[in-house]
Amino acid sequence: MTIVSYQLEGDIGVIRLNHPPVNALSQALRLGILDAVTQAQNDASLALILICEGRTFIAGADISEFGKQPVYPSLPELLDLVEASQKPIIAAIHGTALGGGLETALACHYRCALSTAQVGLPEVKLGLLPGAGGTQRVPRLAGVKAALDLITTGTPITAAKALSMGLIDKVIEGNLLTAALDFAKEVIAQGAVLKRVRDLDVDKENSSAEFFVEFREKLSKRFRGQEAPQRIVECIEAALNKPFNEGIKIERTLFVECMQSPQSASLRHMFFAERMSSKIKGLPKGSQLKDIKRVGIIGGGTMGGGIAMNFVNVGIPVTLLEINDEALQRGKDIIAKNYAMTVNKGKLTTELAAQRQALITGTTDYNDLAEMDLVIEAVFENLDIKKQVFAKLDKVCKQGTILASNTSYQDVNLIAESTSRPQDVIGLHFFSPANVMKLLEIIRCDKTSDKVLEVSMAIAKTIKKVPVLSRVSYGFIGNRMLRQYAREAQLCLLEGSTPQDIDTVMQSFGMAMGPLAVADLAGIDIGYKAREGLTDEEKGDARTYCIADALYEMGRLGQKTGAGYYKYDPETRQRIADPVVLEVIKAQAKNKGVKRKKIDDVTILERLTFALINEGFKILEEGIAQRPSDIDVVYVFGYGFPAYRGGPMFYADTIGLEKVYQTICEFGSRYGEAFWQPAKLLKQLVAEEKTLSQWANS
Ligand code: 3H9
Repeated sequence: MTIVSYQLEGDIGVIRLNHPPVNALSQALRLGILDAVTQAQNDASLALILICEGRTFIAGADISEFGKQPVYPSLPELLDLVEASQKPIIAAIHGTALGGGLETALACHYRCALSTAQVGLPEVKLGLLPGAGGTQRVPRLAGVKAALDLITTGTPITAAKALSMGLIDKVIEGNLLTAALDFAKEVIAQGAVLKRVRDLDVDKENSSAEFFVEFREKLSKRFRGQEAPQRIVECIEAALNKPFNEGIKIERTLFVECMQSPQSASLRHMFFAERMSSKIKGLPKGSQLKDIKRVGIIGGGTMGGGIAMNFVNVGIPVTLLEINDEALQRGKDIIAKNYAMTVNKGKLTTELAAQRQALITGTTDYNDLAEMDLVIEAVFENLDIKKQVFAKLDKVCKQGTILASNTSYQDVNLIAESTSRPQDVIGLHFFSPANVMKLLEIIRCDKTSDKVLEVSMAIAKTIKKVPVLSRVSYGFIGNRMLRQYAREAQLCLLEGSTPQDIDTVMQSFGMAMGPLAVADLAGIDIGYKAREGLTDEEKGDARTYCIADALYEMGRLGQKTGAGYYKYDPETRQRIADPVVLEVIKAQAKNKGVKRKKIDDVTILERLTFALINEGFKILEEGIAQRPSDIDVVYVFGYGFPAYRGGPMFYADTIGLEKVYQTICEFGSRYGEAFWQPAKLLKQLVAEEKTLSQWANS
């Protein structure tokens, strides 16, 4: 297949790119464009059009080339040649012109776009900055403030917005090529002027030192711990204060610094991890999929209601079942309140919110679920109750209905056994709030059919979730690891830390929240009630939960009671350290014969993160997760692990498995081997001197 073709249409040369799936600027594509532009300099053409086949204009540089040896021509080299063309080049945009794609268009002399197109510079999401002139050309066209907003958020904008900002010259309805040819004719008629963005001056509005100081401060709060946004500001300052060529040099240096940073390596890893997680090993891609037209949800609590919203948001009607009319009304009220909040934030119109709610039908009769394509159970977290629900579903649902349980811990194999069709049973573990959180753990039972798995993955995409496959295991992937993380948080408390010590360390590391602040948010009663159903052996060492139990028994359930590991200002809901908690901790330590001593920050960090990592290795060696990157997706999308550290498993590779292993062994002798048994897989990889990513790719 020719990925770049060049043809004369009258006196206009058309350069067509055809490099599926997204016309990413691989070396082959760059060489193709270079050849076409060079060839066009000596033919009869008077102007050129750069247009793409397939679903989109160029979606950016080829991310898989980053971190490898650079190959000729680099994108900046190519864009110098494009801009220097003696014949005007017109970029004709459809789909998404992103990153290097938009930079290519900006190096052209004119830009037109379909009204449905979007443009943007999302490099910051990969820990990068636009490295092919974007930081220098956008401020020349759109001004400093617009450039900063576009590039530091990375959020794409519509063609209409791009037109109003001056980034493009024309918005087109109808056939893109035809309209681009007409535009080219206009350009020729007006003397084929070579409009080079580099020749423009940057508007001096928003150029004061104070403006930049303030902007930087806002950024450091919004993108806590991230390096690329600050470097972007540096580039825009250069655009303002230096000639184009000098600005480009600064951009290049800072781009290379970003690209070589662990933050960018982590974010690039997450980009591919997110796309990989929906692929099921051993199953072909894109087989025949069943359409899901109606969904039943059992349980109208916070979880069931949130799950229902996911489906009606994409136009799939939901039947919501509750035990009586009162409970049903309560469920509907929760949903209405959630929609009202979204409307208040200006993210949805009142009409759309009403339309979506109208897609929810309430019932108290299981027979109304007979014709559902998918039923999701979201009742109380109790195995017997769940089994009864599934036995009823087995009786009423048509053949082929997918029967899913939204359980966080229960053995879905046992739930499947309560039906005559275990092949149709699966776990769909949503995270709270279910209408917001992107993660969806898909639990494959021993007998779940391949087809049901594939359909479930497709459903996840339809409702815009990031799915990760897990086998049955207590807590599946996420909560199983969380248990070990929480264990270490509790032990650190008992042995010498305060809640603030631990939360500050983990927040500085980049976690969205520290573990004790999270416990207060989720409710201390949740863990307590989960433990109630366990035997002493299953509960494990009492030191890992005695403080939580003591707080529960004092009625300190977290934010909802105004006090937990912290107390909360009734008005501002602000977290405040509470000396009472320290007394509780000290009493528990005394009771357990533990002598408290301050724990340093590095040790807190290593105890919590290595507990996660070690459990992650065990999950891999047992085949519960398909691949290390899936665990990273679970932690970044479900538990607030910083994406710029790539998830716990990628982070383990970043710091080195040898270091992780040695520290875990040392913790074993210091804190007890019952807690610190290095995973077999970790030990094996250290012995083989392999990284986890080498193991995953072997
Ligand atoms: C950049 O441009 C730097 C420059 O400033 C400077 C350079 C010097 N590269 O997302 P999808 C693959 S940085 C390689 O599922 P969608 C993707 O992995 C770049 N591969 O589709 C997937 O593969 P597979 C700035 C890429 O329709 C397949 O394409 N640009 C790239 O949901 C389909 O992707 C960006 O950050 C790439 N650039 O969404 C844009 N992009 O099928 C990144 C995609 O094997 N891309 N692939 O899993 C996107 O945001 C979305 O892919 C897009 C399509 C919106 C385009």
